[in-house]
Amino acid sequence: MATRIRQDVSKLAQWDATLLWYAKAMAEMQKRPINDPASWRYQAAIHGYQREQDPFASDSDTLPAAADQRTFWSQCQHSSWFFLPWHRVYLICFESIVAATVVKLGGPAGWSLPYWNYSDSSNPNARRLPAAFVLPTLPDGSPNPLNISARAPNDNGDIGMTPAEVDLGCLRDALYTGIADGGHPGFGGPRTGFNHGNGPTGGLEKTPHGDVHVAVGGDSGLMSAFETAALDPIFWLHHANIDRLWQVWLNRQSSHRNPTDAAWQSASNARFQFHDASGQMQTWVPSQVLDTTNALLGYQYEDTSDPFATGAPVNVHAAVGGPMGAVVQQPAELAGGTSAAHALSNAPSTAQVPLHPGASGVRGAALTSAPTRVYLNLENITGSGRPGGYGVFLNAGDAATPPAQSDPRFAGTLPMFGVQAASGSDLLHQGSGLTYVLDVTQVVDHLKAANAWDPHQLSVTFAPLRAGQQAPDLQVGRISLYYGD
Ligand SMILES: [Cu+2]
Repeated sequence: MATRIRQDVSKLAQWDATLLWYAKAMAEMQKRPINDPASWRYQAAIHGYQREQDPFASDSDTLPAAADQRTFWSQCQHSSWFFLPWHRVYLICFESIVAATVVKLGGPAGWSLPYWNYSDSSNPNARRLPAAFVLPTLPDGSPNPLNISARAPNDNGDIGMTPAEVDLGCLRDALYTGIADGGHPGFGGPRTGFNHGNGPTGGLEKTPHGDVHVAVGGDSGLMSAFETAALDPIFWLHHANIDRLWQVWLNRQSSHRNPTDAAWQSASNARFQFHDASGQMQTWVPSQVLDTTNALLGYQYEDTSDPFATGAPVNVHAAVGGPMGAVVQQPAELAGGTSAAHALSNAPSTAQVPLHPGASGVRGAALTSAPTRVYLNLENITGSGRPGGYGVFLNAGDAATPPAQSDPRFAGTLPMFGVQAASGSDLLHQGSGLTYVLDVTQVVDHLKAANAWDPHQLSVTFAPLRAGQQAPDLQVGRISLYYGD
């Protein structure tokens, strides 16, 4: 079997056969009932399902048996080191169902999913939705299923996404698996169990992944919540790009490696169960999907080159030898934190974080000269609805008008993708909310150089990424600063 090429959607003609067949297959899959694993709705429910949030819910629905729902639905892995391999299997199964549907409709064999490279700095339209997803009709004049209305307001695909929201700083992360207690969570996320919805999120999962979700979905669209995201056909091109960036990260440094732990490789307590295109159940583990060109997967990406110039630095934090030669990260030291939750709203707000330089030992004292790293932890972020995202600034005053994202006090973005699911108390998510870790080493270096650093006090400003985003009950449970290697 020849290896399929997943193509860059921006390099395809507006109605290239790949996109036209995707649209036709989507329309066909939408006609199938929700209890058919090859239906559009069932495929989306694998990621997340809540009846109250289902925009297509109808009295005539026959839902799968409860046991099947428990096994196959609401399985998406977030805030988890299984985020990347689980979504890779999810895509391969979806792609095979679309491909079979294309053949059934009289199209060619071997359909493969394109990817949306919104971070491509050589393409001025990279951050706009691809044209095929915003055109009202197909070439034959029939309605275009790829153009759904439940997205953020956009002007011909322009959703106002900024470079910071598609920043590829995660590719500089030295480790796949970071730590969960204050230091760097790693490129792929800290060690977790299955169905993990809480705790620190790996670098790639936060940005660009989470940012693109909420930028496309806005405050009411499908892409902004686990339970509806995969109903939007752009979801699959977004995740193809995330899957591609995993390969880009592996390619760019020989020291970049996947976890070797059996708990990850063979996921002994974390089977990924999906249906194939013929409706048969299949069980997968990460070790089967680490080479995309193997017989099971059979694909590669059009471009997995390094987006950074040759020799661009990697973040060398944590690269010390652990047991059996594994690269592990030293624990980081707490430098201070808030004791009360900080409420976020649709206006900028600032929190004060007391720091205790004495309590943080040698590293804190040595921070003025030593090349240690500084991590801002934003823990237990809870809330309901689809509250978009925030830009975070350090020591920017409590100005009602925060600086631009190009300002050196800008520390990064906080996408709220999945916050409602992570705040719930159902079986899948324990309700402790989202936790993000920002590496703020460069921002702190800048503040020190500008004589704007106070070792006893840090102010953190949160600015909504978009006007009008609704956050009625959103809060950050704790804001803390850690010093690490
Ligand atoms: Cu996603």
